[in-house]
Amino acid sequence: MYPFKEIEKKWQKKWSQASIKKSFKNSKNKFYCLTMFSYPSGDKLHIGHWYNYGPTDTFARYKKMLGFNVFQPQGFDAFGLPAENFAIKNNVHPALSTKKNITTMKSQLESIGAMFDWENTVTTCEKDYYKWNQWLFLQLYYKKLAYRKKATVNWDPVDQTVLANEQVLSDGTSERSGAIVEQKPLEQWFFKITNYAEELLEFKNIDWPNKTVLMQKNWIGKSVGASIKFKVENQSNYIEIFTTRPDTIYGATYLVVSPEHPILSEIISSDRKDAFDKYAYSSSLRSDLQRTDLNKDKKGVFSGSFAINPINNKKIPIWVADYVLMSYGTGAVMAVPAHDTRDYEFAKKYQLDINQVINSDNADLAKEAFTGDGTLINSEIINGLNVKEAKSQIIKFIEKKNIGFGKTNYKLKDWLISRQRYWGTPIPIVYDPDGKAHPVPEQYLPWELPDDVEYKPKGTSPLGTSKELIERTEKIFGKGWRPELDTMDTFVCSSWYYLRYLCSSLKDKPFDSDIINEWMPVDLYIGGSEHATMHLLYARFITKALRDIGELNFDEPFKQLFHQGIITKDGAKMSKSRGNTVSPDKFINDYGSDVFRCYLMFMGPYDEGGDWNDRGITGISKFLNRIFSIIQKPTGESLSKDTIAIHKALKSVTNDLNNFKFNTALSRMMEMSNVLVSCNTLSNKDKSIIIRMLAPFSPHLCEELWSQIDSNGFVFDSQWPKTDSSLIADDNVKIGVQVNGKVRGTVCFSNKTDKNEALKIAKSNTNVSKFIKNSEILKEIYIPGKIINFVIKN
Ligand code: ANZ
Repeated sequence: MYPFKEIEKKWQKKWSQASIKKSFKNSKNKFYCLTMFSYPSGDKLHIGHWYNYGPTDTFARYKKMLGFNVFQPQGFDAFGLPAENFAIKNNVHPALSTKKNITTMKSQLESIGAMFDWENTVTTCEKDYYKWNQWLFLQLYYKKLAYRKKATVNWDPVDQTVLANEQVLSDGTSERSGAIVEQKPLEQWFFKITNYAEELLEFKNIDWPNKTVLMQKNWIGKSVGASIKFKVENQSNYIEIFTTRPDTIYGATYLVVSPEHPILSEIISSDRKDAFDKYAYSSSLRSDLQRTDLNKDKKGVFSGSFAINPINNKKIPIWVADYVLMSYGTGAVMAVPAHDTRDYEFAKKYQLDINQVINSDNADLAKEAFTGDGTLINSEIINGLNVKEAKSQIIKFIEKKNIGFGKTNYKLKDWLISRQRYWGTPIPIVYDPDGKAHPVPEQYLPWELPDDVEYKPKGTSPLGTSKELIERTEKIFGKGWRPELDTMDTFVCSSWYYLRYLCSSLKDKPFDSDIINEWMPVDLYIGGSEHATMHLLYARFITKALRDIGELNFDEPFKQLFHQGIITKDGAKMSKSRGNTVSPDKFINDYGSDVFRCYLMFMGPYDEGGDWNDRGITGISKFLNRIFSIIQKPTGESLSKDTIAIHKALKSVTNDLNNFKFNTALSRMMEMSNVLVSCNTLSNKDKSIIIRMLAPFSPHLCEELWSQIDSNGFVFDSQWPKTDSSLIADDNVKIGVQVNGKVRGTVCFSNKTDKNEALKIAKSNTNVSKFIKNSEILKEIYIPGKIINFVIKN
């Protein structure tokens, strides 16, 4: 076995001493290669982390050898629940445990042997980072993109904090703690991401996986429709509804309002009050996702009041049901059971009228709602039109009559950033004695996270227990002033960390606009697909907001996005909470970092991941050892078959690397090693190609081998080798040679070979020459790629 321990240590040291990683000052030909930074949550790095960082570094090294100035930073997403929960569980202050975890993780990250630029790093829980996180908050606040309002929030009773909608699973439980999420009204801070809804739907200039683009589009959820006012019978009140199907207005047989709708206090009749209260309470226990789940039974109560359909003045009942959400549209809908699935179920259950207004051969209203396209019927002014025409006619009509207007709605909600937790960036806001919010002026940043806090969650913000924070606030702002007690969602930290990497030592600014405008966007971002809607959407929003604030001049943070697959263990996702993580350390100890990295890459396509087992790792170890011994062979002449095998592999490996197909690239190199293993001597030129081709995959070993052959500097400062295409069989064509129309032999040569050369090769073929050597050749025909024919005199 090659002496991997010695080799790996040696080259990690040499790389860090040399400036091999520090090319980033020069933005010419830049390649900003970023992986999602990790949480220092206690346990060590597991295979999942390695799977993100190892292959990405292989790609980064390949880019470097192609001549790019590669910047590959690494840092720690150090605030947040995982770190805080670890600290609570182990009864240590999160600052201490986080620091310790970072030290461990850093040494583990070193063992990957990646080109991480540790001089430009980010640790989000440090003051020099969160100061700028607060600065970001203030910029958004001044631009009215940060605001406070009372909102019903998802409350996790186990973790004792607010959760974003994205953190609540479809069964209504918390993604993190598994607790049943409750709804609770609280004053909260929000970022106005909805201002950017339309622009966030644009993905034209970025190269992202289709699935992620689709998930973001669905998350933003644009709906084009209309808002229409229905008068409450015998009242001056109106109920405004939002619909995407104004064409079906003649089919509206009842209205449904959400149980939280403010109009209810005026329209619930006294005989219905008890039933309504009971119903409202039961729905307050259900999450939005449960309420709108198509598979769930839809329940509701009649309000006792009626509304007037403004299009035909028909009287229709007003119902209350929680499948209508207060937080979407106007919190009220016109129900068209004939053409909406949920309304259909509801109408069937409560025996409400079902009036068909769209005609189609496919409609079978005895069975189900018909939601497709067709021709309008039973609809007076729009009869005979198709759905599209009818929609625009109705919108024109309601706008003229002043009973409604065309409207676009988005599902996207503003980003709730308040967290009732300790381990986060304090929100830089103070309240005057009247309770009015004021920003903490920039001169007081960092607005420090106090130390004297009971950080274990008790349902209220832990910062409330800090005497120091209250004293600090009163001292600066005056008696009776109070600090904001919530901290920021950690997704705020990760929404702009890629900017700070480029300027991490700047003291007086978060970043230097000139530098980031040169280096951004990130050229390649690699990380898990679970971040499709939160982190990746927030980062896009913050980039756009900072652009509009005038801090930067680009629109998107990440040009190309790639999601590595998931490494599972016995079919389940490897995660700390499941307790099925596998530590890489043992394998690194037994086989070396390079073998481990190659093995991960060999497991399957990079975007698919795979189920972890260590059965194949010895195969990879054998392969690298074989390469080691091939390079030890005496330097001399190479046989052409060996050189051809090398160039064949090189062509595939280059192509595979361009497409993140690390597994097939390794297979090609294994095939090559099977050919080379029996050679006696190998030219220095060929050895150099083998080493450079394998270097991104197995960096330590190849750096060592590079130093053994006649070479200069680091292998990663050398150029990616060029394929000699004339040597590659794929470019060679096999063609038949006929003599007087009969095939007498086959020859093989490059399809670039000219006619004279081709005929010469054909004539020298032993089978062919037998037939022509004693005859006069009357005609020589050469159809490139197809045939050679000699016509001879018999
Ligand atoms: C009448 C109608 C007829 C509807 C029809 C659909 C089909 P998206 O695409 O999701 O925006 N809706 C409106 N506000 C709602 C709320 N707060 N909670 C639950 N449902 C709500 O869908 C918009 C449609 O969802 C609207 O169009 C409305 O039902 C319902 F044949 O209005 B529709």
